[in-house]
Amino acid sequence: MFSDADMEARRWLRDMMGEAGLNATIDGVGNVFGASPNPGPALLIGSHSDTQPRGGWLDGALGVIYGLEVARSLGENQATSHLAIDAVAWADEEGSYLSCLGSQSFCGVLSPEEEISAANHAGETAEQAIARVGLTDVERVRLDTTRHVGYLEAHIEQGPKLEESGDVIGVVTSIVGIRTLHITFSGQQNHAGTTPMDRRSDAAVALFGYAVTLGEQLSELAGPTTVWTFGNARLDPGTESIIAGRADLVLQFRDPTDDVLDRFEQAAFAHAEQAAGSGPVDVSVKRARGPIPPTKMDDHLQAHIARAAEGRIPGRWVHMPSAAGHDPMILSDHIPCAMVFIPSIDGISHDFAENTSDEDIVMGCRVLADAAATIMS
Ligand code: HGY
Ligand code: MN
Ligand code: MN
Repeated sequence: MFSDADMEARRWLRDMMGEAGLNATIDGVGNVFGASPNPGPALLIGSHSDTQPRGGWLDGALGVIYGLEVARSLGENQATSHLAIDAVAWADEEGSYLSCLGSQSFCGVLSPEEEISAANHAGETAEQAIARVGLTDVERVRLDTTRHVGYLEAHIEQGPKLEESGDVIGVVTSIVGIRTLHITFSGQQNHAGTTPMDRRSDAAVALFGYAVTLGEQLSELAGPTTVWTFGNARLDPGTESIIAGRADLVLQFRDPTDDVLDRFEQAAFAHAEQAAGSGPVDVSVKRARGPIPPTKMDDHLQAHIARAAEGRIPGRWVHMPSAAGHDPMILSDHIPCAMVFIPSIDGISHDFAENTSDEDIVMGCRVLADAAATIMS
């Protein structure tokens, strides 16, 4: 997000939206909007155009191009050219700086303090990045509920379910809740050769022990679809001839229900207290970012997607939850949202190998366009 390539892609998209007859703009947080010249009510369609480090070519970008294509094709079709379809590419859904930065700004829920404090791995804050790319004084586009009656997002499933069931379309019922904790281990830096083993306060050993033991506990507490991931493990200073004085670890966990997420969070805090009390290293836990609650998709919009899917590929579509996070986690508090999934080959995502067959990509766009047309008719 906010790299030279990212901003060049946003400018290209803005120009493509303009060529499709939309009033296109990049707003002050990097969102790219293409507004139909038709008066509202309007349906907003899109996704995010930022990606993960070593991310795949479809995560986010698929839904952005679908939004452009649906706006363009319905605009060219005599029967639907009166409909208002707006297209959008959100900024920083992946959280290089702040998860769902762009959709939070659009919904007016982004706090100035977060913009000043949220930083990428290089330590640049969102505010500094926005200034670096010249957007500080650019107006931000805000949700206008007198215009937008709903939001649709198409996305690759990023998992194996559709491919395994032989379905082509997923009608998303809900998005998992996501919580992220930052665990800090504070020990004593010292010489790796001269410090006897029984005199050490080794933050690295504390980190590895915490992760293994907590991982075993979480397996007992998990629900049928709970997932958890340890990431961003850092040892300071991290060389083998110095005992680590400090270590940091991030734990992210996801589940469709808050009570499992609560159980996991309590276990992480309790185990930190137990580890600190029984060993030479201090262990503290804090929320790395605000919890994202499980999010239900709009039933009415889901029904239009299901009907469109049944019309295009009878019987080869399914209602399913999303195990990945998406911008509707933010937007659905403000306007009705729904999502369409298409299969991921081998269930791979957040990797260069991410891919989907051409026919599934085309079918996904057709189903989305059909649903948009019936929603707005
Ligand atoms: O991590 C996610 O679920 C999303 O791809 N940002
Ligand atoms: Mn992603
Ligand atoms: Mn995504």
